[in-house]
Amino acid sequence: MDTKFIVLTGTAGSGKSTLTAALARFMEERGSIVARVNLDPAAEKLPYDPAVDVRSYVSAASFMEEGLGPNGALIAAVDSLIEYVDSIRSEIDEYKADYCVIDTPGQLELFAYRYGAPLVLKALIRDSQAVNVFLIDAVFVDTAANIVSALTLASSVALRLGLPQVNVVSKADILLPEVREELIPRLGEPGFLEYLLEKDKTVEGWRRALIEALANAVESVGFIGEVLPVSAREDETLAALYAKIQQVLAGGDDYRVYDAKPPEES
Ligand SMILES: Nc1nc2c(ncn2[C@@H]2O[C@H](COP(=O)(O)OP(=O)(O)OP(=O)(O)O)[C@@H](O)[C@H]2O)c(=O)[nH]1
Ligand SMILES: [Mg+2]
Repeated sequence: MDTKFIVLTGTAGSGKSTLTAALARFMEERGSIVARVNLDPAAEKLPYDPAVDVRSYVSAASFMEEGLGPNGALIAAVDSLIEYVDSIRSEIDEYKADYCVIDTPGQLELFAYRYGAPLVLKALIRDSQAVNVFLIDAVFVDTAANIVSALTLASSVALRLGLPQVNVVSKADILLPEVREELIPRLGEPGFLEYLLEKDKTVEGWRRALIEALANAVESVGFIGEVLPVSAREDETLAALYAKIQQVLAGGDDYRVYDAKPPEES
């Protein structure tokens, strides 16, 4: 029995827990056994019933009682999960799921700049197949500066986790139609970010140069890939995400984030 892992990462409030609930429900309705895992020791309320919940192993509150502030306590709690990772994995295995959806804390520093969370995920996933779905909040998809900033963060997480990654824009139901239908589908297109920047006369000088350089960096290696608009409220978008996840998992180690424009063979 081979459980496949779907990790959901993204900024605080980007919709990870809601998408965990919606995607798991969607996959179950199509016949899969799905284990929902809450990896957030500081979660208060979850919109799903977790099969495995790290709050039964560690609590961020207990670290706060020892004198840490809320951010430090969350980091310490996630770091301490490494001690329990084998038990957590056994719990997941007992579920005999086709898919394990992992809902993560929104403090992205954990994944982009700390050791604990990537180590915990690695130890949990072992050599099972896995994909990271990175959620870009719909509210950031407007200016070239915001889009490039979100994609750079997405690339930091990809670098640290080393998993194939699908970048999605969450809460697609609140996007303006032109953003959803015209902007997002073109994000992975070579030169499109520069084109957005050209239209934006409000950024100048070093900010403009930096946006251009970062856009170039994520674009030239094809990191952006096909960015999917996803809404927990629209099953068609969940179907597209599920299909993409299956495509990525089927590709195994050969899959690269950058499937929109594969780099030229040298
Ligand atoms: N319109 C809309 N709102 C959404 C969607 N998904 C989530 N939300 C809302 O966004 C807010 C945050 O959602 P969560 O699922 O808690 O986000 P999260 O990423 O788990 O948040 P943290 O765990 O705090 O980082 C809630 O008010 C949700 O109802 C969506 O697809 N569409
Ligand atoms: Mg959450």
